[in-house]
Amino acid sequence: MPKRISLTRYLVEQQRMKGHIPSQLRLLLEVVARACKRISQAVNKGALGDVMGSAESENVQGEMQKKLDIIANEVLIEANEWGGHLAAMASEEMEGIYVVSNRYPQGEYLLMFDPLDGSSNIDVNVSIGTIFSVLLKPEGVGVSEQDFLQPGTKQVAAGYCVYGPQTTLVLTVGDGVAVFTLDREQGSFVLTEENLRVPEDTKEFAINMSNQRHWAEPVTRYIDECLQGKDGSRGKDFNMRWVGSMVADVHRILTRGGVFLYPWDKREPEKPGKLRLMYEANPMSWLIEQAGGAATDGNRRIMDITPSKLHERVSVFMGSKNEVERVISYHRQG
Ligand code: AHM
Ligand code: MG
Repeated sequence: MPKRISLTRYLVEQQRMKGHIPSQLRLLLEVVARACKRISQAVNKGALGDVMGSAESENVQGEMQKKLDIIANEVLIEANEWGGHLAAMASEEMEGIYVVSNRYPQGEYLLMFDPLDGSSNIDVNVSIGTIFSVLLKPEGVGVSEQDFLQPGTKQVAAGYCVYGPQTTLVLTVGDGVAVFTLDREQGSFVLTEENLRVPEDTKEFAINMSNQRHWAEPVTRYIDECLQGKDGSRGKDFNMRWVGSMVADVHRILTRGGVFLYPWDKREPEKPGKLRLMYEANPMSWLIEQAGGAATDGNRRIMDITPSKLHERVSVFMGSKNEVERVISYHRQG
């Protein structure tokens, strides 16, 4: 029988043999994974678990919250606040940071998450997920929002969990990308792939085409050329896939290549993009880079951007290296 490596064992090996992660970070990742299991259970129950539909409230971004957005947020907070590994948390669903109560010991890590990504897909039984990113709290007394405003290069762990036909946890601690599949009978995540690589070339792109008329010139040019296929300058046919859940689209790209685009557009020109830098773009960028891909906002490597606020937005182009580099060159040419 092939050897089964649980997430726990993988993390212990990362800690003990490779010296990549201290024990507090190992605990943190175990706790996040446990929270994801609970969210997965809630997602699976669907209409039987009173988790569908709107919560009739708005989040800080002015978006309507679904019941599952709120449930997932609460599950992540409850699971993480008492373990002593965290100083504070930040979430897409909360305006300010959540400082760990002084009833519990304060740890040295900061956790950020999009508790339930792909909210518009919840009620239609399409893949959704949780995205998370971990930073070290800078030295000093107390913790503030300012402590979170670090570039993505400072992440010490990042990952996501996709709730799809399988529940899959994808993780990096800076030693490549590892994939774990939830074994529901055992209740544990089992390593099913290590050292994931994104092919450098691809014939697949992912973009919300309904925004085409609002795009900037470099994006229009890139997609037009893909659409012309064999008859155009690219000389090959492209395929389009768009789930509308970043977790699911990026998971497909990590698995078989492709390019994911969520560019700035003219609908709300004052916003740099739709997706959030710190708990969507940064963790996904690190995973993609660890797998040999690239991630940019068109002009800058996403992970080099120093955020100026918690819920900062960013343009996103990520995936197969050669396609992302082409997008960057189109931006340079204007
Ligand atoms: P969410 O975190 O509220 O779910 O929003 C993020 C999602 C991404 O998963 C997805 O790529 C994008 O929003 C789709 O947005 P739209 O359907 O507005 O183009
Ligand atoms: Mg999201």
